[in-house]
Amino acid sequence: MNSIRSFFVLVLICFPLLLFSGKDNRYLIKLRAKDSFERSLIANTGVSIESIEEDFVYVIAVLEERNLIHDKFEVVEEWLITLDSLDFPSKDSDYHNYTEAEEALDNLIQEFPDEINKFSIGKSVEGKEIWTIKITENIKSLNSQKPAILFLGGHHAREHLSVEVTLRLAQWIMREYSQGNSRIQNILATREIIFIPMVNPDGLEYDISDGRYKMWRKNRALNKNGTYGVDLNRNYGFKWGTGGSSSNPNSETYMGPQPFSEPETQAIKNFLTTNPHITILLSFHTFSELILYPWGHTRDPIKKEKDQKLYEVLAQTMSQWNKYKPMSSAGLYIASGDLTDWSYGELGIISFTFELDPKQQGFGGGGFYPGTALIETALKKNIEPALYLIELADNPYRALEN
Ligand code: 0X9
Ligand code: ZN
Repeated sequence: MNSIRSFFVLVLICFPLLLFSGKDNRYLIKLRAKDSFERSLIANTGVSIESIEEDFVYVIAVLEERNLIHDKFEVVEEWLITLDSLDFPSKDSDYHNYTEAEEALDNLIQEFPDEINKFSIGKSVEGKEIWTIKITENIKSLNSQKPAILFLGGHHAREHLSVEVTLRLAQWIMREYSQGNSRIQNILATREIIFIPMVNPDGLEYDISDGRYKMWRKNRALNKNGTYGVDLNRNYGFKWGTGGSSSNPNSETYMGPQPFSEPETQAIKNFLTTNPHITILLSFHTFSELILYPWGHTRDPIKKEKDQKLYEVLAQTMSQWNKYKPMSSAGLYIASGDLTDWSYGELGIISFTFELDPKQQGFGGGGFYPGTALIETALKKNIEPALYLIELADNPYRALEN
């Protein structure tokens, strides 16, 4: 896939918007909002909040939501996202499309057949396998399971960097292992590390199809009203549909007709419920440089004080390495139906969402297509947090002992 350069074009709206407006258009809107309360009110319209500054948020809205936003909030500026002008994804780029990601996993297995296996946890709406790899020493041994951690990328189609970081974290670990890094060798002897780099392969492929970036977020389910896509990170079945998600199928944050209506979230549900030795998970998204932990559906702290403390300590510790800002998901804005609220709330898995680089939208750029240079930057700064979590997988509460 092409150098995801900064090139989707935003047309400044300074004359009547309706001249441009079409059903499939989307709008980038800058709004005044100073805290989670104000951001949550905005999220409730169904728009996706893409980045925040101290007093502002940037959201992406379809036409209906854009009109709602104008009725209810103070719009500072807005731009029509013009998809026609996007560049061609080219084959030799550093980002991986579906087939390239599959090949990358296959190559890794070929090189390390004793440490890695690959399997599918289920199929997407369009029938693509959701590939998963497991890394541990002596993978073929039927002996007892080791404590496990799960890394996921690509819930949201346009968040390509999240796929790269997940995939390349696996590659980095194996390179270090083969080069004799004793910390990694110790990890492989005592842990299982599981990677699902592309949770939403249909959405990702759609985003880069026809040689044009489409700024697509959701999966590719055909909805009842003829529109496409469910927001997979609003479809998990814990406090589903209780705020910050939309029942409008055309919305960027459509929650789906029911919890776990989508094969992609079903696959993850089945996988996690049948692998109780997974104690920690980290779901990579982009962008804003944040470390997020439950809850996301409520601003209330976690009732188990020890867990609340644990999340704070883990997030704070990791932020020293990646310099991301730690906070509860609801501290960003309230949204229900995300993976981490479900995996923690239902299964007790210590669950994080990282919003990777860059920190801000950037004009004429856009945080979703930040270019290839950022891949290595984002990977490097997240290695230490990842290793920290991997090592804690036997008992995350060890982090409270120091
Ligand atoms: O909205 C999301 O799903 C995530 N942000 S993104 O820009 N990647 O779409 C953040 C999820 C955090 N969870 C809650 N706020 N509940
Ligand atoms: Zn996301």
